[in-house]
Amino acid sequence: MQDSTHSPKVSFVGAPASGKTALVKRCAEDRFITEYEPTLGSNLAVATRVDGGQTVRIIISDLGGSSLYHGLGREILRGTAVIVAVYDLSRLETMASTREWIEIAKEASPHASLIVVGNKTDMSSSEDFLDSLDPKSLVVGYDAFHVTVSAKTGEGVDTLINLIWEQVRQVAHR
Ligand SMILES: Nc1nc2c(ncn2[C@@H]2O[C@H](COP(=O)(O)OP(=O)(O)O)[C@@H](O)[C@H]2O)c(=O)[nH]1
Ligand SMILES: [Mg+2]
Repeated sequence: MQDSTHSPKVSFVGAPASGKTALVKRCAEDRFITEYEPTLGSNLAVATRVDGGQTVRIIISDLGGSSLYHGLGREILRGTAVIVAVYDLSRLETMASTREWIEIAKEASPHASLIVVGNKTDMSSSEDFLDSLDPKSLVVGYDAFHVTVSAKTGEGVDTLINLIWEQVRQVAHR
């Protein structure tokens, strides 16, 4: 039985323009998000799934870059069950900023599961990068999952959604 006042939180963080909003919206249109509303420096979405006869709800936040510098990001990140850290496969330089977000999110929620997402597999410049990529370099010191997706084509998005729900379930049973 889920206490509705304790819906697990899933936080999307990462470099500006890496595709956080596009990914959350994609999930909303294709799958499971019922509301999508902009709010103070972040977007909040509610997603539900029926699991073992129970309706389980998660709160998804998509943090805008400015929230990091206003300190709001740290507040929102506290108590996160699953951190989804997004970087842009077509722009290597986004990894540094995403790495910074991972550190902030892990500091705010040390026990959260971490999913690192390389977005924009559809871009041709992503292909070379994928060949040479060592995603482990992004998450040195942390246990993490790594998936590659395209918010544009939807490639890998199902895998990401399923992984998010699996991790939410694990955190709930910890
Ligand atoms: N080609 C491509 N463009 C994408 C993808 N995801 C997002 N974008 C584009 O990248 C830009 C930034 O996306 P946005 O979701 O606003 O990034 P955010 O700042 O991380 O929320 C927008 O122009 C999106 O249309 C993708 O998978 N493929
Ligand atoms: Mg955004």
